[in-house]
Amino acid sequence: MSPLTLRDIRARAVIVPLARPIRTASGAIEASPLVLLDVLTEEGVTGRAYLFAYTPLMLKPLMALVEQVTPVLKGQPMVPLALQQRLEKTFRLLGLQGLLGMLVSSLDMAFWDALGQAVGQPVVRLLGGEPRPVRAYDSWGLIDPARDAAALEASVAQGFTAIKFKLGGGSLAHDLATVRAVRTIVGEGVALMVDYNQSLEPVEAVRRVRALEAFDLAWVEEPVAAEDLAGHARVRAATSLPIQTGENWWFPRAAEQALSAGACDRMMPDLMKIGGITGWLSVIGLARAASMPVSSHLFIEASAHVLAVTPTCDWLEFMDFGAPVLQEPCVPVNGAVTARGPGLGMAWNEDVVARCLVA
Ligand code: SMN
Ligand code: MG
Repeated sequence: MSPLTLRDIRARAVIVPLARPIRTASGAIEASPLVLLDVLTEEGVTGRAYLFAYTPLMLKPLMALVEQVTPVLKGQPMVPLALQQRLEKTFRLLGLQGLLGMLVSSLDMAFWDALGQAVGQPVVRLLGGEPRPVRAYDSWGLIDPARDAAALEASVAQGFTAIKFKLGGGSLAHDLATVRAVRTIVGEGVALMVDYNQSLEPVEAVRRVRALEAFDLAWVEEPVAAEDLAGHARVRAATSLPIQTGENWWFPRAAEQALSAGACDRMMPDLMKIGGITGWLSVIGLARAASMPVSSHLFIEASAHVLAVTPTCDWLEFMDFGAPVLQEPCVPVNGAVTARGPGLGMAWNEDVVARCLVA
């Protein structure tokens, strides 16, 4: 079958409500600013992906970026690796990071979606795998145990066997009290992960992580600045708790640098920063060689496809930014998510898109 030909890229900026605001030690996300990408082909297939902008302030710059980047890709065969290499070459002097890195990675997801749709198959099959249930953890922000107890109980009743929540919003004593309270609420059979969202300096991070050893945590995430690999390694050397990081790695080389620095015990690349599905495929080879468990970050729909072909598959993060704009949001079953097709299994809910459109 000859490859599809990229005809145009349509972008729409929306701000959609969140089921619950995401409060972190490094800031709060009250609503979900997304750029919806439609990659149009001469053959009539449309590849879809959504880009999470973190803040509404980045929506207009991202829309402008799509307009500038599209001519570089128009008329090209829909071959994800070749398209990404074309963009890498075009922007070699600038480098693929920040908004440009997010766009390149998101477009890659849309390219793979188009390829899967063209043959009526889920992307996971194009990657050599099969759709299968991938265990998921329910991902929370900063927690107020009194306010959130019922919702946490509901999360466990829904079938989640793991809960992640954020720490670092107050003192160490506050962190310890929160972990103790969450453990009481969810019971002993549920794995707990905590996420500091880069909010600590290494010395304080060592102090806090050592105190958290009193609890059986599955991991402590981004205790220090994402780019401080030596800092991550220093915290990791000082504690028995697994250190998790990766959501802010730009493309596969950043993963290699983190592994070489001994920065983590587990990794969680973000499909929107690691180079999309194409980037992910490079990283899971590194992870396999290092016997490093791999989890996802956001992007539930595409993550279910790539984790199903990840040899050291660990957890899928269930934090559903895309749900409001999808005709059929991802629904976890018995605490697991299974990839759907064709493609990545996404179609826009155009009524919601129209209501939430900002550009
Ligand atoms: C996170 C980061 C950015 C937006 C939402 C959530 C968090 C996570 O670091 O790991 O989910
Ligand atoms: Mg995180």
